[in-house]
Amino acid sequence: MGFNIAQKIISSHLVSGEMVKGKEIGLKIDQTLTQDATGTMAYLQFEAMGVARVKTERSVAYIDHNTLQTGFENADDHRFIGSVAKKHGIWFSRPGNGICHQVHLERFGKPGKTLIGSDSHTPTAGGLGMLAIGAGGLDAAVAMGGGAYYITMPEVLKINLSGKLSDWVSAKDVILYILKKLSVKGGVGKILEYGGEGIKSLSVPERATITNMGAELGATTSVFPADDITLEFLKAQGRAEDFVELLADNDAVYDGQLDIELGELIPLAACPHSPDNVKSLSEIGEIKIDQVCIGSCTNSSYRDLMIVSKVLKGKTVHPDVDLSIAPGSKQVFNMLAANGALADLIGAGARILESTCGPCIGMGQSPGSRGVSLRTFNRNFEGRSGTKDAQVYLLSPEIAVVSALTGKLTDPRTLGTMPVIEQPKAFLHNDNMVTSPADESLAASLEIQRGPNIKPFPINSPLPDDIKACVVLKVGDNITTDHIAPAGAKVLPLRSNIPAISEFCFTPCDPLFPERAKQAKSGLIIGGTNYGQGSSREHAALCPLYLGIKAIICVSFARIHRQNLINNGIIPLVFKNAADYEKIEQGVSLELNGIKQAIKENLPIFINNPESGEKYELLCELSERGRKILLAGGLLNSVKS
Ligand code: MIC
Ligand code: SF4
Repeated sequence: MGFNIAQKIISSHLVSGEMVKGKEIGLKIDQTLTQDATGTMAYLQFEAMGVARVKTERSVAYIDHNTLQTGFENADDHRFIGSVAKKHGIWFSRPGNGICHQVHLERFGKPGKTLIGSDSHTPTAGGLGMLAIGAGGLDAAVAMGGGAYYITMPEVLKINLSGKLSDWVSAKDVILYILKKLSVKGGVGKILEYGGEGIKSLSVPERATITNMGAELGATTSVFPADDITLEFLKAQGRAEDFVELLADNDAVYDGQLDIELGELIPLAACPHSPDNVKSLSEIGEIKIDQVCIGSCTNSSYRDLMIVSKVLKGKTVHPDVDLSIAPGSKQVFNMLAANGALADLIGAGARILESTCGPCIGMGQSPGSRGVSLRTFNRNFEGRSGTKDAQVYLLSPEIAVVSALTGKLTDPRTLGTMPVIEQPKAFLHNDNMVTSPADESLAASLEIQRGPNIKPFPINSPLPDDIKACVVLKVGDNITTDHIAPAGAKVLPLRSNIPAISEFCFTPCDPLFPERAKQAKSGLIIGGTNYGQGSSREHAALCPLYLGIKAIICVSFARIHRQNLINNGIIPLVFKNAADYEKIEQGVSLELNGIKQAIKENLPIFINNPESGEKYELLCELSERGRKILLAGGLLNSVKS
């Protein structure tokens, strides 16, 4: 029996466990990436581990999220990360060099290798044939220190593409179609592996748009083969030597298959407020729009922005629309400048932003009240844009640009023949904004530069025998990390300061939560299904920890967030009977007696309500390793002991 691509990469990196679905496996990690919003914590944790130099083949620290410098905080964090990188053997991609996933795809990713990134869209590099997984900062820190990364062996779902996309339908429509079919929970516990004749017509950046948004399916990761198309891309990046062919065996076996005829797809959009709320443009109608934002790690490649510039050339953005464009990387930006496309964008009235995440993470361009914003991004959770009542639609650059001209949601197929954008034979590559680490002999003498906003992070204590705690919050299904630890220009500068950022914890759901949790001292949170979906931000565990949360009890968890909870010693519990969710009210006091022993010996777990006498059975599925981490009060304690 042959191997699929996922199994090939996993088997060549397996350091513990067996490739049996549902069992824990440990993987050797070749590369890591961090970005600045999760990076400061990750590097503080790396420092706490006491490892002098990273043990990976390549680790890169990107500055791309917190680049709006309205005070000293972000700039201080950049300096801190730069100094850690220099000392500890990490390449440092300076602000202005681009969004981590776009730059990593262009300059550093390698087929057949493993990559852990402290950002949930790390699977973007799957477009190159890497096994690239998003994780919390602490997991990234451990990987930098040479530790394995542990996952539950996922199912591998084959996405079999046939045919060819029609004019004005693009990679974004492929992934939106899959989101519509599978939902934001549909990828949980799965790797999506792409194959079939249809992939031959998709360039690496187009493939990367698709693997990028696999994160929105909750998938462990997504991967394309490394084939002739991959080689062409790497050659054009001046990196042909990084190519290895990686194809699924003819007799490879999959756990399921989804067939998609590319020619049958039409332009789609994800409606407010979820990436899987996908509809066709005719279903939505020609709604009037206020804003268009083009960019993000999903859709800001050379190909995407060239289409946009061709459509805008010689035209003017609709008077009621505000159009902003952020090229994904310095490479893309530079090429648009060199070939004149940038002049077409500027000439049409686009507001050109620097090569960063920008509006995608609420760092500027928040829409006006009730504003309708069309974005080529990957997340449209309520409030993420910085405007609570904004209506954000996720869609392709093709739909975005034509709508920016008409002032209403418009089907790009009305534009006639689509311009052909050839992939350049040679991309303009110049890594002058990537600082290499200091020589090992000099490293010890280098000082780390710490600003006053960098505060110590909370570390849990070992699991107690019994927990008495109050249900300080009850929330519903699909709670995102943007609810738990919101982003945006006001909050992001506090990412290195857990006491300060904790004041925003859960405030999109309940502004009084931080105060109530602090008063209770020992708290529980009750949630529905897919609790913690979205980002990899560890702050969604660190802030609750700081506020005294001992356990989260819900119907189901999203993968990265659950791991972040375990890594910080917060117990992730699920209801044995989902119906018990209804029975627990906010405000009641509950008891988890003998919890330490139950976790240690894998015994049934019950939570009691001493007042009513009711009790509910809970589950906490853990590997041997997970058990140790939780008992120790988190990964750092466990690594130290
Ligand atoms: C996001 O898209 O939500 C982010 C910001 O990139 C996060 C990371 C973070 O919160 O810093 C992610 O996707 O993991
Ligand atoms: Fe940045 Fe947005 Fe991509 Fe997150 S999803 S890495 S915020 S561009």
